[in-house]
Amino acid sequence: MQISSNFDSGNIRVIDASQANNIQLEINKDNESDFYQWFHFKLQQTPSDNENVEHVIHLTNAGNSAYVEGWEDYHAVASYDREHWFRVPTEFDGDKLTIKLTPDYDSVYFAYFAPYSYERHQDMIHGAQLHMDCKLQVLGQTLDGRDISLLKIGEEAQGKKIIWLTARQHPGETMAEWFMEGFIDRLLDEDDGVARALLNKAVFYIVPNMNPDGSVRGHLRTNACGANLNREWQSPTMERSPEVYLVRELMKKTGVDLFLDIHGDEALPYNFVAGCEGNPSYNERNKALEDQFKAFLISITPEFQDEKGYDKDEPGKANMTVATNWVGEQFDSLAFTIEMPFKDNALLPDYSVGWSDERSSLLGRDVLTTVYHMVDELR
Ligand code: GEM
Ligand code: ZN
Repeated sequence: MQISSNFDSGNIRVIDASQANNIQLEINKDNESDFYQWFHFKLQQTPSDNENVEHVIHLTNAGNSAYVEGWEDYHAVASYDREHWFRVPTEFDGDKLTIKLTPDYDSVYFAYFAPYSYERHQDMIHGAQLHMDCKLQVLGQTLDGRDISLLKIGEEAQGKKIIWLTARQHPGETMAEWFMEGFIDRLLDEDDGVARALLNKAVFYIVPNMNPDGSVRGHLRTNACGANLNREWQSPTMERSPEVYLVRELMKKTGVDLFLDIHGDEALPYNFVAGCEGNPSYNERNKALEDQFKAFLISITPEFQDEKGYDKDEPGKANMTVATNWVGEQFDSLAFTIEMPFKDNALLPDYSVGWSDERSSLLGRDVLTTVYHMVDELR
């Protein structure tokens, strides 16, 4: 039996894989960082292995991972075809995470959440550019030399709103790019009335993956040099956070009327948003727009809620290195961090897949409807 992770977004370290009922693995830290939680590896059985044996896989350093509460009621995902990912029996004893599976086939992948590969990313952005309303732009390169790619969808014109979306600042939060796939697919759908009407009212600047280096490296939270991009927005540099620096520079040229930054949350089994209530300039207009956005999204999908989420920031105490806070303050715009769960939506659980790539994509489509509902109110 072989365990490997030498592939796009792979992350595991083999401690001992000599016994199928006691496989001991560790998750690697992000480069130049102490963060770790994302895992993605392949288990390949060899002809000499006994068939139909329950494999017991221990991630032995889970107890010291970045968000230990994320392992409570968490189930790992597995796939035989790398397309369809299903939840597998998983237990956490406070120290190690244990995954159990009697594989149906010789080769099976395991991951923290459905991976979104760099090749799929390239396919998505290049498929998008075929649409007459979409231009694929490269803002510059990351520290590992990958493109920082942006989709400009629609045309600027007097009176049109300027809407920015970013995703996967935290590369292990792959649900963010699944969300983007659903959002972009719908926005470019020439048969979709909401999309067509929205493009008459707004122009979109979309970065589907803010952190391609961290994605390919199998990081949880940082870029190639260990920078947490969602703590770089106050003073980014080309040396440490070119991804943020280049996006910010373009934002300053275009302006921003609405900003959505798409993430995943390890612990809370809900979809929720985090707003700008702690920003120095936060006012009643900002609050009214946030409340209207949330109320509408709640009205169109039971996948969203506003009861559970992060603690609210005290007035004037927001962390201005965070994208949503910096953009909301800089442009006096409606700005949200949108969070999806690594676990499931506890209000509408699906015991076979949990929260999934497909549900993330569908939420992206519902957020597009919400953006349409809000677009005339933004200024
Ligand atoms: C979070 S967003 C930052 C916290 N925001 C508020 N308002 N409490 C982060 O970057 O830690 C997003 C994430 O990691 O998913
Ligand atoms: Zn995040």
